[in-house]
Amino acid sequence: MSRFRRIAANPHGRDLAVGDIHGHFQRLQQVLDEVGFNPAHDRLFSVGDLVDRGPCSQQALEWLEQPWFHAVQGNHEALAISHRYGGRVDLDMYRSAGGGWFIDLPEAQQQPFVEAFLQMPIALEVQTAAGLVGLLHADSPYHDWALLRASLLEDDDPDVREVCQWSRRRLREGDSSSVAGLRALLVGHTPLLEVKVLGNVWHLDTGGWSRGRFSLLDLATLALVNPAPDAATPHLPAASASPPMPAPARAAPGRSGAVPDDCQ
Ligand SMILES: [Mn+2]
Repeated sequence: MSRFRRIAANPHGRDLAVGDIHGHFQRLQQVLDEVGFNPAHDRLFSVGDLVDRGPCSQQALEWLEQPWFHAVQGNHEALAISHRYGGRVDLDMYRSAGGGWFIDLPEAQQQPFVEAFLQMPIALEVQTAAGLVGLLHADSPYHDWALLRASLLEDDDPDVREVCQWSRRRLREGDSSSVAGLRALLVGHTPLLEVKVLGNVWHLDTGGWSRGRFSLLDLATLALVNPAPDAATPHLPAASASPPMPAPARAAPGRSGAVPDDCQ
């Protein structure tokens, strides 16, 4: 288990990144198919929150086993770990945030998920021809990537993890300062109508798991490979660009511990 992971450049294909997935692996696969994602050569990087809310959270295990899929640990993976190991988790909050599928699993079936989630780093960095790209779920507690890297490698500071996985301060304050030592930092956690860049921090959760769409960002070019059809036609005044997504409709409660048929 390592809280920080370094990944070498991909000399064979594309490196793409995606925002929160939240149990919608089928929708994500459809988008990957549309852009010609080739798992033999390409890689997909995830900013975490693979599970909860959507119908197919249990597919996270299969995705995490794929050699072309790399994900950091989001706050929803952290909730599962805390719940399994007796940490303080508000069960009403966790269930309302989509964790019911996990809460209701027998402990023996929770265990493989927790073991896989524990293997997910809090942050990772990927080398590209144009420079280093970092990923974490929510925000960096430091303005210098080297400080975060050192902290995660050398300490296990719960305050650092808390910011990495939960913070919405940057978006709330419109903080456009950059994180030094990176070409770009890719994050998710807060669903937005379109990708939003503050400083060198790219907010990628465009609600593909909700009422929005999955945005795929090419790490080498920092270009969206599937821009929204109307992206070239700005129709919103600048002041209202990228407001938060409307709250998603609550998913229908599934059968306890059962994988929905359309997730097989
Ligand atoms: Mn999140």
